[in-house]
Amino acid sequence: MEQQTEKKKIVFSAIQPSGTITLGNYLGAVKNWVAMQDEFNCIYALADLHTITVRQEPAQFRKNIIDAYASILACGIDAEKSLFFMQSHVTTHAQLAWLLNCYTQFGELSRMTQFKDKSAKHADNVNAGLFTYPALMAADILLYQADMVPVGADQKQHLELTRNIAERFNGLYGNVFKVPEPYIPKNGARVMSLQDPTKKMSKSDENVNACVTLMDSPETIMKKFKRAVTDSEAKVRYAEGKDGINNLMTIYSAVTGLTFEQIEKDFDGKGYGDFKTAVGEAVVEELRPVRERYDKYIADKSYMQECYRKADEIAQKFSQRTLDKAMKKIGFVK
Ligand code: AQP
Repeated sequence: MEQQTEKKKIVFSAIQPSGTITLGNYLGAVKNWVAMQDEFNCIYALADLHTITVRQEPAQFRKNIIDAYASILACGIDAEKSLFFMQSHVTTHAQLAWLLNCYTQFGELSRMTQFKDKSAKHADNVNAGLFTYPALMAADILLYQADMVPVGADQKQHLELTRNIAERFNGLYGNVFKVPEPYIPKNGARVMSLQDPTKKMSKSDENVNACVTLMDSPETIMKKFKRAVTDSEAKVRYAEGKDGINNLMTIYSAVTGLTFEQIEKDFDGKGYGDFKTAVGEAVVEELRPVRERYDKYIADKSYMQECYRKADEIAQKFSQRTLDKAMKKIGFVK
């Protein structure tokens, strides 16, 4: 008798090409995406539509998109195993986002902390897209009937809103969308800025010393860690008020697999200089193969094009079914 194989759960996640992919994006998200590829049916998007909520210079934006695509492949996303497509090439995202905008309340969007943060940061361009961004994110996820969405703490509120929108829509029209569950990866490190460790490490940080990117040379990585802000206690231990050291310990632990207790023991009696060197070297070794693979991909644009064209086509077909169903339920004429 044929053995029944359990259907793999669908995982959806996305990353914006809003700058060079950082160590934070890698340790907090992409490394886990790579680890999930065998167990789940993984769908990943390069969320370029989201990126224009902040003004982009066209030539730089184009370069960032290609660089980010190559970087994610270089991190280990396998185009044969997972779907990794370009959001703007799949027309259903913008279409469903519009529909969902009409099922999302102004008050709900006003409560999003990311909107408050980003509108304060870009006070000269508080555009409607920045405000309705969560409806586009909901569309991204719901189009693929995703079972699970890996989320960092900063995205929890958006996923909660996605669930509310899906439940509201399903409540009106029947079962159209799968209501996704958050998936908290076991090793989901939250990496902070090396210059202001109370703030998360971000691609778009203007201070180049604040973040390590996947494209930094070993020398640059070492220099950035040596300059990382710490405290005056000179003792490697994880404790409240030691944000800089806590951050370095988080990075070191995520890369080496060592626990905080082991790290404290290994660096007992040693100064911050030794610790920073060790963290820098561990990160250099972690990123070395990524950078080598990136060089290979970026030199072969036609291979990348082949990858995303194939993925775009599958994503379009898959997501069209959900969009069609939602439109029919609302009452649009085919
Ligand atoms: N510092 C971080 N630590 C851990 N995880 C992080 N992520 C981002 N920064 C950190 C996770 O990376 C994934 C992709 O993020 P995104 O590109 O959608 O946008 P973001 O969270 O706004 O990332 P950035 O780097 O901070 O971009 P900008 O500067 O454009 O705002 C997400 O899963 C996120 O949690």
